[in-house]
Amino acid sequence: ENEISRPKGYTVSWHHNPAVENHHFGQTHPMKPWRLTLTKSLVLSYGMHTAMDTYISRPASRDEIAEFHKDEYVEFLNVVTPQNIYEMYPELATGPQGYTSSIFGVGEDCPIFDGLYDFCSNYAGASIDAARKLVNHQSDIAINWSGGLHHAKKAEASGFCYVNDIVLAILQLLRYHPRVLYIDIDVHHGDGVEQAFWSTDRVMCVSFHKYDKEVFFPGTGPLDSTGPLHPDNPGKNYTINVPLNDGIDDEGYAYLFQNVIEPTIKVYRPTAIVLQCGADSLGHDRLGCFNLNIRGHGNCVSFVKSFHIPMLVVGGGGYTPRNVARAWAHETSILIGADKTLNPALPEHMPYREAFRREGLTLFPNLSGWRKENMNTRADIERIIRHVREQLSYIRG
Ligand code: VJV
Ligand code: CA
Ligand code: ZN
Repeated sequence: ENEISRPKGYTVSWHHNPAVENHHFGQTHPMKPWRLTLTKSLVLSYGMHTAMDTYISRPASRDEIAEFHKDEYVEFLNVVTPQNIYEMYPELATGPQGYTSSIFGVGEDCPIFDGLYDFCSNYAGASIDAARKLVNHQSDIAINWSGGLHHAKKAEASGFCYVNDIVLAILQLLRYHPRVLYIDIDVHHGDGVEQAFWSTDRVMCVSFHKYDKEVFFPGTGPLDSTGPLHPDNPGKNYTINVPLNDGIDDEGYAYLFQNVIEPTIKVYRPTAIVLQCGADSLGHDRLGCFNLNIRGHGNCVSFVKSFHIPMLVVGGGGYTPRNVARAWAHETSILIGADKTLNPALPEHMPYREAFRREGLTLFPNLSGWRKENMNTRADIERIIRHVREQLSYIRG
């Protein structure tokens, strides 16, 4: 139905792997890799794949994962199964409700499920491949919707994340690029990426997130957390945190995003950008608390793209699968320059069309009218912008 041609003057690559889609964290666990199947269904049904170089990615090797993660942790992920976990760690069998999260962060949020290592190595392999396409100048924009698992630490799983594909991808970019800007619009703080590059000025991390210490996961990322405090540490001021309250809307978010990102790019002059597009910042997300619509979320992608800097785009959170798929399909269309030509009515013939019926068979249902009132005042937003401007003044040449 839609005639979609390759973008003029730049190349987009799409990295995906069906091996990631078919894993299950558990029946009622909020993380559903199936959302990737829905995303792919939209991308293919709209014909967007014809505008991109499409790669079925390969699993990351153990050495590649160990470029960031501790060997013992990689080994643990490689051998642990739901069957042997209690034999390996009898102390975990504490009671009927299962294990406590003391061994490498596993527990309710990060369960040990069948095929865990296959899942992790495949989403990480896709981000590493995508980063290498940028380094080799074979792509200008590389997309991995299965990546973006920003909470994983060197030797610890956290917040549904086991292997930090973003850190691994940035390490690839740093082989060639002097300065990488990381931008994270997931509703949660990008703590794992921030921690990994806390003490360097070669990666600048910017996360927008709901912040309510002790209440909202992971509880880090206040405005004044801007890098190491010691004046001799090169990372000082190279972290930007944008803490938000419930219910932020498209207008407030766009205003804030543009007024943080534009001066950051002007001052920092990144040679590559990694954009984490966690879709749990949309309205109606099962875990989130913001009020963004698909277009409001996508505006961030358009804005970053407008700087024409090589870009790695990854997924992240997103717990209402059909809306995650809508957002990432729309963002794919933005990245290939087809967002103006795409028919908002979902294709007549597509797999899983029924999954989208609830909000209507459109790419752009209204997601802003829900129970979350906007608790971010104009003054809150202006205060954040002033703080960021002041922070950037310290890193100007
Ligand atoms: O808030 C937490 C930690 C607890 C302890 C564990 N219980 C289950 C929940 C509270 C303090 N964890 C967060 C983690 C959010 C991770 C977000 C990841 C991303 O989007 O940023 C990137 C991919 C949390 N919020 C909600 C849940 N966990 C949650 C976990 C479940 C669950 C329901 C809610 C795990 C299993 C099951 N239900 C069955
Ligand atoms: Ca974030
Ligand atoms: Zn999240």
